[in-house]
Amino acid sequence: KIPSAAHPLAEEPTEIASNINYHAQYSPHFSPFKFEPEQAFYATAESVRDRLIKQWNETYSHYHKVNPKQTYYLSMEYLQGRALTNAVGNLDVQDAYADALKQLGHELEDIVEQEKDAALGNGGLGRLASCFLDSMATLNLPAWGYGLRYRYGLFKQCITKAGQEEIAEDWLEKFSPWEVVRHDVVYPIRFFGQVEVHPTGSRKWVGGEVIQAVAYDVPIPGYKTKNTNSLRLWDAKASSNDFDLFQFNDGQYESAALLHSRAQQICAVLYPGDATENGKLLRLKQQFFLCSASLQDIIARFKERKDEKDEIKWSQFPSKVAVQLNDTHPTLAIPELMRLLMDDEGLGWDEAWDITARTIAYTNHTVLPEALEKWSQAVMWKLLPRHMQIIEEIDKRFITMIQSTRPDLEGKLAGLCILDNNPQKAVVRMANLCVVSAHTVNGVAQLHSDILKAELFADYVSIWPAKFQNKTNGITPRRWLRFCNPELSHIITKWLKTDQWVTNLDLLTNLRQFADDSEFQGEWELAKLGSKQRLANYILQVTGVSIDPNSLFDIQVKRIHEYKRQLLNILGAVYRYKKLKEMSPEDRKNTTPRTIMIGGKAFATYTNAKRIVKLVNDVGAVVNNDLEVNSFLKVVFVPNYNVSVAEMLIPGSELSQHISTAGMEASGTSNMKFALNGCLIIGTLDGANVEIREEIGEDNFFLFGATADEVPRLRKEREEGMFKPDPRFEEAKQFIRSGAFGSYDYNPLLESLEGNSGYGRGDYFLVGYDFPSYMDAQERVDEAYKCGLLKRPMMSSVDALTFLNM
Ligand code: DL6
Repeated sequence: KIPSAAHPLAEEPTEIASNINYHAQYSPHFSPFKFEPEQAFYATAESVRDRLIKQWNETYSHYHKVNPKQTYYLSMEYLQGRALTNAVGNLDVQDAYADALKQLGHELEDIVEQEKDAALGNGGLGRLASCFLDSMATLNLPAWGYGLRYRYGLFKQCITKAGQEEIAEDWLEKFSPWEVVRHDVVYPIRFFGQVEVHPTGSRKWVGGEVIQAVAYDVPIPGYKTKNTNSLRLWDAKASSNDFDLFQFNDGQYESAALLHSRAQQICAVLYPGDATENGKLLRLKQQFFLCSASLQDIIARFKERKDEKDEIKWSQFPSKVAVQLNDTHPTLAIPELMRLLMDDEGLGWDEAWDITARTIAYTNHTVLPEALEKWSQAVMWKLLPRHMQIIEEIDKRFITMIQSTRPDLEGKLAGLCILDNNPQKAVVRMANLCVVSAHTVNGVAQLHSDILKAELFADYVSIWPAKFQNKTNGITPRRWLRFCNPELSHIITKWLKTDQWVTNLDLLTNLRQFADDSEFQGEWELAKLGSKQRLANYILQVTGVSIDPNSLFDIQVKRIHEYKRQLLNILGAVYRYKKLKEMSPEDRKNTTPRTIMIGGKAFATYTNAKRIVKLVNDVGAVVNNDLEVNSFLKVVFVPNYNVSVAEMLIPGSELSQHISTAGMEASGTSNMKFALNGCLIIGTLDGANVEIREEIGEDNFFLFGATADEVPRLRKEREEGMFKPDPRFEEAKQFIRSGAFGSYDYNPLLESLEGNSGYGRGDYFLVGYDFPSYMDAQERVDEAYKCGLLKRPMMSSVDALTFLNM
């Protein structure tokens, strides 16, 4: 019997059930008397949110009292995924909620499936931001995430005969039970306008249009701690004064609400297409919107927490505030902080610059030239005239400093300064602005940080050697092992006799002593088989393809990009298929049965990436229906890869592919997630692969391919016509050209692997060069599987990836 009311922090399942029931009745979002899984999800989430709000308020008032230095993570992306499992897990009430739901006729596993992924990001960069939030809360660090509340996050990927189709994903279609709107946290954000100079010399940005930034807070609970931090997402709205009632009554509906519709555009979509000038302007508006709202909020909090004498000491700002820029997307925080300090707070340039430089740090996430942002100066002058004045001044002072202290660098100033004044295309180089202004610049894996120092930022390193650091990425072990793989987690806890490893991964090394214990191995193998079976059921449900849990599960999931080389993977699969076809039935029986799964989204306008998606699907359609060989090979494209799909795939993986051209993947983070779940890696010496391989040992990493320092020479040799392709590579391409996988014209894609010059052509990503060593490594994988190596407890997770401790 369920009592009629219960305290929101109830511990007993019966009381929790009553609380869920309360929300179903008194926070009604649906017609009464229905308690289907969807209603049950919302009511459960609201019940969990009550707990979170209590902890949240206490955490905030604690920070207010103690006034510690706070970290502010500014990011245009957060790939949060679902929140319910994470919340009940971190609050340590998972079992109580499962029991409560049972009493109400539901299973927690089914209810969590009702939640839509919050996909406010594209890939690794956004997921890293979300992992950081979890880890900072768990480590009791006073931290805030700041981002944008996009209405449409990352698109939903549908696979049709034509390949990938993008559908808008409305994660807020019903509503999000996790967010709390703060009607009292609203800031004005100006665009366009002009700069007034006052007789005193001070400047003021006036005119233009002003949109309101409204805060929506999402609670971020730490694991088994009362600390609950905030992810503050800004939404845009116009004020009621901006609605022209006269025009509306005159029938001019659109112009009456012009500013309202402009405001709506700002947070409408993640990454609006930027092929048009309008698209570029909107993206720049988004970036400024995030920076301005967040900094106004940070400054307001700083001013609110005055010292004992009730004074605002600006010099203390950097000891209370750390702003971390997640890539160059929030670079405008630099001139905006300068503007707010000088024009609004009345500080002089030198003081404002000193505070800004000591407050801001910058993380670089890529060396790809096309991903290093450059904004047209003309667009910037139009949208942000005051900021352009400030950027000009920062640049001028930097140039003067170089001329007076480093005459040896004068010849390189054209590339080092912030403004590229090329009359054809004058731009602001955002990475240069970050490096010149920030106190610290970091790469995201040792190799990447070394490349930044030796190449991209080499001259800056000679000016400020201490500014450059490495911070290898990490992942939260809560979401990526404890919650997504409960079977394996229970085994680890049982054998270690503690669950402390959830916050201290170093402890996993203690599992080494059991590596050869047959009981331990048996439990491990059973858990893996269970996860593979669950994954096989999922694949059947979403693709209609039946896969064999006894085959080797080989997975590559990440954004589709030529440098990540899904093309190398599928060419390898094509070659494998051809050889299987040529073999006798007897010989086939001696091969290692494999299921190759590839998943990921291609950017909507990235033609070659979309061709790769189409090719994988076409190859799958032929291979999976070929009765002669399909018990030895399946090729599956996993549609709509996102955080929740990753949580299903990773526990069931045995081999994962991280096969980018060396030097091009800044870090990678899924490599860490797979390794943590006892999966072996086939990969190049790129990004964090290098460090992972050191941790898990060479035996657990199937290495192949050119190294980063060989890549420039190999590209040059290609250009000079010195490259001789391996016959296996030619055979695989020829097989595709023969029409074996349908009549789609794959020539443009295959031609990108041929010829000898140009970015994206002439095999810039060295697929042909690495193909033979890749195939050799795959043979070693097949052998290892036959010997049972892949079925033993994986040393990869046993060896614990100590640097992942987050
Ligand atoms: O640092 C997070 C993540 C890395 O793990 C990936 O290697 C890297 O590609 C990604 N970078 C970006 C930036 N834009 N681009 N390209 O997403 O960051």
